[in-house]
Amino acid sequence: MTPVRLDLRDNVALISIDSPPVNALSHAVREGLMSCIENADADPDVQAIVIICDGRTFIAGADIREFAMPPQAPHLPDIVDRIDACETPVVAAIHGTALGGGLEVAMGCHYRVALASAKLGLPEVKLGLLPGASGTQRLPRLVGAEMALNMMLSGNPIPAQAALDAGLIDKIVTTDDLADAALDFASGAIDKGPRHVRDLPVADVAEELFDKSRANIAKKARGLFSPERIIRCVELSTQLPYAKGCKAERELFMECKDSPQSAGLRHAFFAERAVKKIPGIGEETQVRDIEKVAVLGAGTMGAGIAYSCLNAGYNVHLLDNNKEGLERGHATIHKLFEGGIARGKISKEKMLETIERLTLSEIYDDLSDADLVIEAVFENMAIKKEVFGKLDQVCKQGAILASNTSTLDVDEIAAATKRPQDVIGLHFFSPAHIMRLIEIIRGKETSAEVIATSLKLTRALGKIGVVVGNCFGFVGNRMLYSYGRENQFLLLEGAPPEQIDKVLYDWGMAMGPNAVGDLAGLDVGYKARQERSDLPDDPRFYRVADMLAELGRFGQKTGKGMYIYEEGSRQPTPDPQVQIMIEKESRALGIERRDISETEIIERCIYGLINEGARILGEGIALRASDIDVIWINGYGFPRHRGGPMHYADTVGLKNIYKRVCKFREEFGAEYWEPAGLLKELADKGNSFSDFDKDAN
Ligand code: T1G
Repeated sequence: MTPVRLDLRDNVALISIDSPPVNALSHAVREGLMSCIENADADPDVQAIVIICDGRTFIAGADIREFAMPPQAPHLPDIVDRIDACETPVVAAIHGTALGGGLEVAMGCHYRVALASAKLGLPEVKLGLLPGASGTQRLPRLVGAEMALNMMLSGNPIPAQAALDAGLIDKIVTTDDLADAALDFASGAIDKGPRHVRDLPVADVAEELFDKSRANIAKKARGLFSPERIIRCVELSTQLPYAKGCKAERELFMECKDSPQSAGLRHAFFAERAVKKIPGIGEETQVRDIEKVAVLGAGTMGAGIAYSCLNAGYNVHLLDNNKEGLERGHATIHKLFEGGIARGKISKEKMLETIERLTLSEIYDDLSDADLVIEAVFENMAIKKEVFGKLDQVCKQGAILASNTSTLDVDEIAAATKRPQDVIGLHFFSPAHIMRLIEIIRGKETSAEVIATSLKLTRALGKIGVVVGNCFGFVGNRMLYSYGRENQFLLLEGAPPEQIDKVLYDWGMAMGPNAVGDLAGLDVGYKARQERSDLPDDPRFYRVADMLAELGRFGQKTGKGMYIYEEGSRQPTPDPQVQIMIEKESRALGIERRDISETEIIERCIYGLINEGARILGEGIALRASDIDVIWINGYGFPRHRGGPMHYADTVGLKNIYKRVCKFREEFGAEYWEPAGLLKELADKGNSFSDFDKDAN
């Protein structure tokens, strides 16, 4: 059954695409569209054509899955040019999103009408690509080079009104019946005839536009491959005739499509959509209603979580048994709103309306009607068990009891209640109102309903929820220990903190591990280590971080940590005193210091991550290797264009990773570098983590 059909409405042909979920331009859709266009254009009774989509959206782009396959004709650029070449006027009728190849098809049309709720954009840069079906040549002709560049370099869609104001669309239709309105518009265009976008000139361009854009991407798109090629394409659109511009665009598009960065970004796209697929939890799983969310603990995390829940529309009750703490939390929430107003994210009126849904108190009984309680108190097991014991007494049956613990045993916390099936871990990342990731920790008893409800909550908060199993540090923080461990050892063996940070930053991490430690607070990690009884009996283990914490050098919050910070500045400056302290400690531990190469820093820190990730996957704590990638990309600043640690490992080859890990075992000992069983197994078989995911899911 072809996903594209052609119907005649009087003298207007209506071409409808019906290919759920998002009418992506798969091979079947392209074939159907090309033949319908040719048939309609050849039909003497047809005096105008409308292209429209069924379902929830207009075409959301090329079918991204097909980029990993050999290209099949008809190719999209040919379809777009064929539409533009029609003798009869062609109108695109847009609802939902017209994205990427979808907007290119619409710009191949002679006119575009849209519902007011529609959004239009060229998000290819987010996939490491560029608009490869004449988008870089057509958009500048419709909206000018500057706006075209901004849209393509940000990849963010614009609303229909902005598109109308810019000349990207010709009309916003207010009726619900888009088809009728488009057919009307098309009839009206018959006399006007086709308006070929390809023949439009690109409006005059400010000379310095492209230099300014290049300077901008050097800062904002550090190390990315496609932004420069997008700028080049738009530059050429102002210099070359349409056909020559498209030829150049095609070559640059192919370079992007075949780049490892695009493979990494496409992997991340699908990985973030795969997290919602949990065996045993589906459409049929009961989801509980959540209207009132109680947040327990008004510290930085508690206030950020409360703010996120308020903005998502929930009634929020913030509780803290310390009056000053509660007032501080309340003030933090107000500060976050003021920040939102200052950035134009929310209006004063909306803020006042939203904050109406916040209530404060110091007594547990006020939580009796909460549908969900999120506990965000000190990371201490005894305190958490006491809190959950009390919650068990006051909360109504069916309430979900969640802990924002970042490391502790969720089953042990649940055991402090008589309803472990209603207990779950919801591990937010700091700052909670910004970080998109939530680790959803399922305990042994946690019910499917509670997991399904938590997944829905994370989507309502505009975040990505990844379901993981229960162990110390869950997935993210457990792997962080390996990454941080190697950083600590490298400091003692001879690599200055600024060298390690620069190498990993240049490699793509959002920030080096030592700068991250200072940002998060060295006291936080120190307290967590003090709580642990299972740490290696090794004087070198996190030795430098412990010494700094014991000196009260907690990082940015004390102006001194691994680095020093000027008053009010977040700019880290190396501290010779720290270097002297580290070198003295190396001598005391009998460590001979040496020059350390860039490769060794990357391999020990990143392969440490990968090996621990493989162990976690082997134990089933993570369902998919791609889930681990989503956690590290969205929670720990791992470069998205490398696809996450497990995808990156596949690009290096698990055999190579395994060999290096074995080498490190010889050099640094099996205590830290015993290869994970799954890594060995996959390497021996010549398989990848993505093979593992395919087989496992
Ligand atoms: N190709 C293939 N599958 C797609 C897809 C696409 N373009 N877009 C979405 N899906 C799948 C997705 O994996 C999920 O599947 C389901 O649809 C619902 O998606 C030549 C080179 C449209 C805003 O980058 O941004 O055109 O998990 O969960 O939250 O120049 O999807 O259910 O199995 O995200 O409502 C450019 C990508 C392509 C847009 C809807 N286009 N899509 O969001 O649903 S490159 C894009 C989105 C291109 C040309 C170039 C969003 C959405 P499953 P969803 P949503």
